[in-house]
Amino acid sequence: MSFTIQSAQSIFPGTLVADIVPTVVESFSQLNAEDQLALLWFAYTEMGRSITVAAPGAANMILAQGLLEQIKQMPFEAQTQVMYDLANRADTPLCRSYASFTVNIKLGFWYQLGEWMAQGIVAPIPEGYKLSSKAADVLQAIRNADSGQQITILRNTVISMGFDPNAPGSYKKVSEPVAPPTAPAFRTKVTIEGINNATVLGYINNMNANDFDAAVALFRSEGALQPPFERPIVGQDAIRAYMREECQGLKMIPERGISEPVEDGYTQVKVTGKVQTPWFGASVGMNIAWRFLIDPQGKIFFVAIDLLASPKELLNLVRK
Ligand code: 45D
Repeated sequence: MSFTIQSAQSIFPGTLVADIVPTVVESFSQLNAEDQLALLWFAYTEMGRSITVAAPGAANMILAQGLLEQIKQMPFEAQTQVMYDLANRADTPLCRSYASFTVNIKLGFWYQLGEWMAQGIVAPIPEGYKLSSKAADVLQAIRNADSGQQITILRNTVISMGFDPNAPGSYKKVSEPVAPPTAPAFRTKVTIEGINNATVLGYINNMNANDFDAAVALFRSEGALQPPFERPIVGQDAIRAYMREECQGLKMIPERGISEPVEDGYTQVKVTGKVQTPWFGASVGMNIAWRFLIDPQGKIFFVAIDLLASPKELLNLVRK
């Protein structure tokens, strides 16, 4: 038998992922807009006591500036309506613009609104706002998650807001500028306990250097990358577009792994470790696994990135 993208998805089936993320995001989406905004506000401010979010780079913010200025000029009531519209995915020009932003610009947009809400420039959540009991349950579930899971929940609720007339994942996006790769002299090289596979090491080192062309060149032309809780992104061009949008400034800190030959000259490799996002830097280390399937030519046929259920999973390197 030969591998397909679909069969590759189930390598290392014993990997326990953080199911809490899609579960909480789903219950969140069933709340009304008022509860959604208040809940995010409470979650975000509570999290802010233990972890700090970094201000987005100015270059990124320029792309959201038009909408932000427009909102800033509005009376409180209209500002609140805009936020409800975003949460309700209403078909308005503003919600369409928002949906055309990349993930980081959406996050930067809310970062700014959050700052303005705290300063009283944008309509705050009414003092003493009482969450419905369903919303209170969702907030409690978020409190019970680890910090890497919490920021993933926040991110995933924010990116689904607004109104997108196009199919999701169509890459006609307003995108941020791409920083040049790190110069050779300043690159770091990881070591991974149990792994000396050149493709895997090259993948991590190139990603850490923001060298997406070199990272993509390690994939087979019809290879695939599957982000946490998403479908595989197939083909080198789609993977490159995705990386330019979502992988700038990530710091990957793999720790250990296991590698073994499988059918037809393929090799499966599982690596566990941490990844840091530039939004939270070293204050949040997300526990993740990379599950690679390498073809007989040493190219990446498939890699899945999983957000792990618990730190204990970092040690789960069993094959079956
Ligand atoms: O509605 O190897 C208010 C891949 C209230 C690639 C608010 C990867 C009202 C390949 C508070 C104002 C990328 C898959 C809202 C590896 C309201 C690869 C604001 C993995 C919305 C390793 C809320 C990378 C705000 C990973 C401001 C796993 C929320 C990266 C801000 C993960 C939330 C990155 C922010 C994550 C969340 C970043 C800034 C999870 C950022 C999350």
